[in-house]
Amino acid sequence: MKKKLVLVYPNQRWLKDDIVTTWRLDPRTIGVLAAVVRDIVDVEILDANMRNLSLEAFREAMADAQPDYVGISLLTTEYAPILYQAAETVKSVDPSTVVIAGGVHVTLHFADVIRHESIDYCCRGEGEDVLRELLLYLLGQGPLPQAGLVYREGDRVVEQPKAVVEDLTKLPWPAYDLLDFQKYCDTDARKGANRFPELPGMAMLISRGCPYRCSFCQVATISGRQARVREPADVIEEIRFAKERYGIRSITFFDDNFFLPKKEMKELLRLMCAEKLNIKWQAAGAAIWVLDDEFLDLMQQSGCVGVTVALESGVQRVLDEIIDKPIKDIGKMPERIAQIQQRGIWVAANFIIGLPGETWEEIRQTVRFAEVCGADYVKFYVAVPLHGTRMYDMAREMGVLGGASEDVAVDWRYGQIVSDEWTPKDVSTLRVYEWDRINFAPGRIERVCDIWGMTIEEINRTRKATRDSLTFAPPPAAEQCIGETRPGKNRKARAHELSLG
Ligand code: B12
Repeated sequence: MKKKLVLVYPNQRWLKDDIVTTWRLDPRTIGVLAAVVRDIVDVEILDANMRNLSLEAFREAMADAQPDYVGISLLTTEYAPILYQAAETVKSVDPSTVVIAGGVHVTLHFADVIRHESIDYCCRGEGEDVLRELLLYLLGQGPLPQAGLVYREGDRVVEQPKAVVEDLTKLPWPAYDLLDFQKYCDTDARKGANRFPELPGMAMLISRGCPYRCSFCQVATISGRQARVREPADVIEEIRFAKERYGIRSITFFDDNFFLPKKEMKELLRLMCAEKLNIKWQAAGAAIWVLDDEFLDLMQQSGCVGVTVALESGVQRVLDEIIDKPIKDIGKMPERIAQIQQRGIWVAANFIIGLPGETWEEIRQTVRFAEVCGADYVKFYVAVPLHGTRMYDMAREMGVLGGASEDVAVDWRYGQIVSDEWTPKDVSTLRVYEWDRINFAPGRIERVCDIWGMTIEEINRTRKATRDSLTFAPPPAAEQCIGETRPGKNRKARAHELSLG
């Protein structure tokens, strides 16, 4: 009899349950992991997040499934405690179950994660080859993988180099038959700018890696600077399959830079037109500076309804000196935004405020730029100095790293960088109120309703919840924290404190 693997998304509501921070995750990530090992083990997928399972229900599901191996996937650092809750629960049911943790957070913070005794192996990097090789090893059918694993060996921790899947064209499609995939298609993952343009819809991510060096971004650390992409023809075939099987009418592409690499992405859009797929699509992360006229026309012809572009700042000095953004003339971006909109495509624009060394006047200029750049919807993010980024090192060197960043717990609502000119509270408050003022002014709110797929009443509830969530728990002052490592046992408490705000 084959051994059994259960692949799990833990439930984010084990940490906190509010509309501002919980997300539905794309089941394709664990769906592909299932597909690459299903010939060697029996695989079940348990999306405790989608099913909103309580910890007790999760425990019961584990007791019923009796897995030999459990793979737990965790996307973001903010939710680290739910990884440990899931792992501890698995071990409490059967201590002999092998627990393997993976995901973006684990890739970045493997040294923290492996300290938890309920986790036997961390996957560092892209997991398809690692999981297969590890399971073969555990089954006694192969050697231990040489890349992508972090594990304890007696008192020491073995850290292998990060694993990368160089050739994405060799990856299988997700094991759709192991997922209740129709459920993911029939309702919006989350209302707002990233929703499916039309139901049923699905999320897709077809590329990995980013060639740029934006100082705040972890993507190069997570998946390297080489942009890799799936075979366009294979993506088209999968879309056609999903259309036929699940009736999907729209796609949200979650790639970091949907238009890179250019050649393959143009080919994909050309094929979407040629094959008359008749799918509405949007890209949640678009490198606006690579868009030429050919791209713009192909977008329109292939069914694009919206793009979210990462402008980050309205100030050229900030783009050049603090972010290292490949936008060399921010003044030209309003025109480019207008060119996209002329093709009937909405544009949302992302900005970051509260960067290390940014002046209060520069922050105000970015807000002004956001207001007049012509985008249909603008989002402000507070700079969070994530581990493995140049911004983290920069902030540390400048002595402006707020206390919370020393911890692995992060909360996206609150600024953590400090300055002589502004406080984290200033930036967090400005973010919420300027977002509210700019996007929901009379004459603009109706457009946002369209893009978000919400009524004005629903949007007003979200606005209120966002304002209400800003009951500020500031990180300790920088001088108390720089260089100080918080003991691990405080982590969970800190995350909870921040979530209570
Ligand atoms: C798409 C995406 C999303 C999607 C969901 C993605 C999903 N898979 O369901 C949505 C829109 C929901 C989302 C939401 C958020 N996201 Co996001 N997201 C991404 C993005 C662009 C890609 C992630 C992805 O799907 N990659 C493709 C899959 C295949 O890769 P993967 O998840 O890494 O999985 C591989 C390995 O990690 C490993 N693996 C994963 N699980 C397992 C399990 C086992 C057992 C094994 C062996 C291996 C393994 O193998 C997989 C295959 O190779 C990343 C940036 C990036 N490039 O990583 C940001 C990113 C992860 N997101 C980020 C953030 C901040 C958020 C939000 C907080 C957004 C916000 N600011 O409000 C929310 C929080 C969601 C949450 N609750 O955790 C940050 C995280 C920073 C951090 N360290 O915490 C990132 C890094 C973006 C950035 N540039 O900073 N996100």
